[in-house]
Amino acid sequence: MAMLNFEKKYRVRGGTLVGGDLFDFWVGPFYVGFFGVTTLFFAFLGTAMILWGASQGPTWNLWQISIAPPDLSYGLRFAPLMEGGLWQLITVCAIGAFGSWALREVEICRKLGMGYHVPAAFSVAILAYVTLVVIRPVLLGAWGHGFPYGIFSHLDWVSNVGYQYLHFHYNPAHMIAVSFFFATTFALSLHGSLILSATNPKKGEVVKTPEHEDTFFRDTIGYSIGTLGIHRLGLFLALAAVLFSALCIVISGPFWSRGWPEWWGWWLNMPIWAQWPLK
Ligand code: 07D
Ligand code: 07D
Ligand code: U10
Repeated sequence: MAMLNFEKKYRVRGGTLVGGDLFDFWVGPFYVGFFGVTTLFFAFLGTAMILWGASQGPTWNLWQISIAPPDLSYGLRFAPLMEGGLWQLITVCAIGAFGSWALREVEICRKLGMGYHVPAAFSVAILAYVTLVVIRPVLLGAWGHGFPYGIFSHLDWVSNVGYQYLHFHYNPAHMIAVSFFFATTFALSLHGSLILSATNPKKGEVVKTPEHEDTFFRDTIGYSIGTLGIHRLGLFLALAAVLFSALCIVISGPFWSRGWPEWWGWWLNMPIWAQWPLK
């Protein structure tokens, strides 16, 4: 069935979570829905506040615009608008927009009768963001621990927080997260290249089958995970990368406040070493 025919057939009412039929329609290619309206509401409001904040600041240079969180001295209280209050309201809008986007995805899945894998995956990204700007700041007792909203200023934050723990590469959860990110790109490059090699043959040659794909990997590494399996693995690797990221930052401060290299002292301090050197 051609794409446009399919869309005509499937674009029927139902499957909404809230609002019934009220926003159950499309504008061009976009499904609207109650959560499309709330997405736009929060996204517009948040962006408008960033622009307003920029207008009060020293620069219109896109790379340098930055909306900073409140000073640590405000703790977990509301701050005046120009002293971090704007950051707090923008954070509310960002969570509102990301959450609405995920729920709009859920409604689209319901309409299509599909699983909720995509919104579930996006929710993991939202969790990482919420960990950075809500969970960790709350555990540390001040909104000032959130990252500033600016293209370069948020890089400064990452670097500063990294060096606060002397050598962030020694954070064990960061190591696992980084390895999962590398594994994700590795898996996608293997999968993308394998699919193209089988399904995009030279002129005059036939498209190869999944048996060819399986055999390629059985010949090279002795095992094929299979056509469904590689997608399960991809999703697992990507979500594990982000979950371990959230873990690596939430333990930095709330659960470990010294340098990360020092954490590895547990190895040197293990009682089994006490008997060495053997006499
Ligand atoms: C390709 C999908 C498209 C999405 C894009 C991002 C905006 C922001 C700015 C209004 C892969 C759109 C960007 C709407 C506009 C203003 C002020 C996704 C694709 C193209 N970062 N980060 C970037 C965000 C954090 C870090 C780029 C967001 C943490 C490092 C872009 C968040 C930490 C580097 C950006 C966020 C961190 C970047 C490219 C939220 C740890 C880079 C992103 C909401 C996670 C790279 C100048 C990209 C860069 C970069 C956006 C959070 C670290 C501006 C929206 C605090 C080390 N980040 N980031 O392609 O070039 O993502 O920075 O959490 O080197 Mg960041
Ligand atoms: C938070 C993004 C959520 C996005 C959402 C969507 C829009 C809409 C609209 C396009 C989590 C936003 C959507 C705005 C856009 C349109 C139309 C994703 C988020 C909800 N590190 N490090 C990580 C590496 C070092 C440090 C994670 C590598 C140094 C700190 C990852 C290296 C020091 C933190 C990672 C390296 C340091 C991290 C980031 C190498 C600095 C974090 C990925 C090779 C001196 C952060 C939860 C992530 C983290 C994080 C990788 C080096 C510090 C594992 C590969 C040694 C302080 N680092 N790092 O989390 O865990 O994505 O955040 O050297 O906070 Mg690190
Ligand atoms: C995958 C896949 C696969 C495919 C695929 C893909 C994964 C095998 C079958 C998909 C992959 C790709 C296409 C590859 C490229 C993708 C990437 C590299 C990822 C990154 C993507 C991007 C950078 C693109 C990002 C673009 C986005 C997010 C679109 C932006 C769109 C909008 C902002 C509009 C959103 C629409 C909404 C919210 C609802 C609809 C509303 C309107 C259209 C506007 C009209 C509004 C209304 C009527 C409501 C009124 C609103 C109100 C009242 C609010 C007012 C508020 C005020 C404050 C005034 O595996 O299979 O192939 O293709």
